[in-house]
Amino acid sequence: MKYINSTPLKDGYRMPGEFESHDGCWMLWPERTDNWRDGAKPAQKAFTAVAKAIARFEKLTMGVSASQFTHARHRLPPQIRVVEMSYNDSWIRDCGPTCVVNEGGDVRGVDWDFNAWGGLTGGLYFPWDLDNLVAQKVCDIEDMDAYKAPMVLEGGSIHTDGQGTLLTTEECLLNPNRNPSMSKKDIEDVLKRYLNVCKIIWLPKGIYMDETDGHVDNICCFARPGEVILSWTDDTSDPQYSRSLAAKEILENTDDARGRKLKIHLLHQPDPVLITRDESEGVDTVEGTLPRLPGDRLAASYVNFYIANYGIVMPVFEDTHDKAAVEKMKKIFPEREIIPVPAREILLGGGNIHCITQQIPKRIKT
Ligand code: KQY
Repeated sequence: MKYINSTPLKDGYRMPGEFESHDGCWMLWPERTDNWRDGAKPAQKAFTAVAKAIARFEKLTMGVSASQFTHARHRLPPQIRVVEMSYNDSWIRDCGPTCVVNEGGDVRGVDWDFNAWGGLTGGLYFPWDLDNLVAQKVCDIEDMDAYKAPMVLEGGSIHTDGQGTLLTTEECLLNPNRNPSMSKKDIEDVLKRYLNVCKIIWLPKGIYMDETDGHVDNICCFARPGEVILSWTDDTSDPQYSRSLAAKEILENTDDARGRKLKIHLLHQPDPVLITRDESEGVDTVEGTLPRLPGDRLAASYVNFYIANYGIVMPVFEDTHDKAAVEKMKKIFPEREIIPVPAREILLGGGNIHCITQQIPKRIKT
């Protein structure tokens, strides 16, 4: 791969919606014991279930460290490609490349700076130097050239409809722990040049207690152009209520890039998910890593799902709202098979299914 000294906007490349066709998907095997409890074994089981579900619909590649290679290869079925890679943790949505496509069916990567969700002011672990190389490594293996974008950004903090509209949150993108020297206008300018979007919809905040500073992929996403799914609660006393209401009001009063009014699907959240003492005690304490304390609320949301070719892999939590969430997703996506995967172990690490996956759009080979 090579870095291209231009921008996707100049070259006619755009970020497609996740619902467009994929060549495949990448994940990174969980391992670090200061984030994943009990030696990361329960998380590895959950990641394996996600990987197997996605592999039913598209090619799945798992990056694995040298020390875990044999174990992961043994756990994962043969149709999953396992490649050795070094990285700091498993959040490839955030440290992997954002892919852009052109009319001819070529795919390139956008490589953002990564600072572990806030660097030395609120970042979630130190160091993050290996994560910062993941986008480049994926582009090399996938044989994609790339653009180096001039700002800190995680893939989970943006969603597009592939038709010029981008969704994000002020809580995350305007947080001074990402790009302190950039104004809102500077940030919009980079998003427009590197993703080829022309309309940016700023939601104020993400999910309550989300350690990413409110990534949009946990609260709202596009089902298809003109339609969004918003994490919701009817409980007006829940701290999430005002956040979801503020997002809904913005979405109701904003047109997309093509001048459409958005159709909004509300997906009711699970009851609050709290870390148990046992779960907390299973995590190694390391200075510089966000501690996992008993009673802390996790940022649980059904919106953090992955859209695969003809399928949806969505998190469920053994919660009374699971059934209704799955039924609603079937209605929103009648053209796709909905696969619910128990995701508490992923949530305990600070994110969910969307955060641990990164799609590679379909490439038309010439
Ligand atoms: O995208 C995400 N939700 C990543 C969360 C990182 C958690 C690190 N403990």
